[in-house]
Amino acid sequence: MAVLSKEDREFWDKNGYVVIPNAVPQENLDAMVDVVWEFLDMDRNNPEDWYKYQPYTRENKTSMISSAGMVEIYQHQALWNNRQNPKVHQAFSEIWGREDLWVSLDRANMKPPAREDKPVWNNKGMIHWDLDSTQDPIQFGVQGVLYLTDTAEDQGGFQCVPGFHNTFAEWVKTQPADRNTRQPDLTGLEVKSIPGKAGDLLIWHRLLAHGNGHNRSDKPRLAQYITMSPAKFENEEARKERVDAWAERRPAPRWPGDPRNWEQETQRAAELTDLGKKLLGVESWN
Ligand SMILES: O=C(O)CCC(=O)C(=O)O
Repeated sequence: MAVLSKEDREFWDKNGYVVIPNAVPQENLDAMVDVVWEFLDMDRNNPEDWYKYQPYTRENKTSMISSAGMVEIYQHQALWNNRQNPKVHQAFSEIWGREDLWVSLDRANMKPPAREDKPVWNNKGMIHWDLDSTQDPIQFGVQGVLYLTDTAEDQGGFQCVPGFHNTFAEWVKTQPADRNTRQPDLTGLEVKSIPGKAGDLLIWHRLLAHGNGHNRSDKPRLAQYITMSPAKFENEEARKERVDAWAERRPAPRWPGDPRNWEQETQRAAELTDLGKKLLGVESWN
């Protein structure tokens, strides 16, 4: 049975994003929330603990969390249980119009509330593209985020410029030649924060300028990133990178990673279902 209704498809076409409620069972969400706190070695009930690290930057790998809340965990069973959930795969299959997909080996997010007395954690939010927007044509692709807890509009969650995938081609003609190709000038564009319930899977078109917001609430924002794209089983180099990352409990090359190697030290390779094996690339879809 289809996960996306006719209305969802219309919403997708117009806005460039869609929300699939209850994408995974509550127990999967609980497991992920537990793992994020365990990985961070933080007491979820003690707000003072949420700021205990210096956020890492690309240049300075001081910790396993960035000021935008990126949590450098990649291969835990709890992450995989959501990646290999059939409803999650079904949703991406409907968007792509094909089922032979690979899942991203992406991380989690814990964005603590902004606090005056914790300036390095006062992340105001960001808007970007994960692509070079000068490519012509820009290949279709999607990204996704699973809400692990209910997330209010002011809680630092996902935000985007709805509908930008439809207007980008005209908009870009109005921009200077030396524009930032990964971050739009937001003049005249409307950024919308998308609140959600625990278990919502939000999938967005990669041409939507997007990011996460300023957490002005008193609760941390918790999420897991999951996206899918057409499998490239015949690309042995890419396939091997993925399988090795899973087997060795580490990020794929070029991702920041955890300076402590907590996953390698404490975890086994996640158990994969038949679907999970295809989504990773251990097995072929054919
Ligand atoms: O945290 C979010 O919801 C957005 C993350 C983001 O900008 C990205 O994955 O590129």
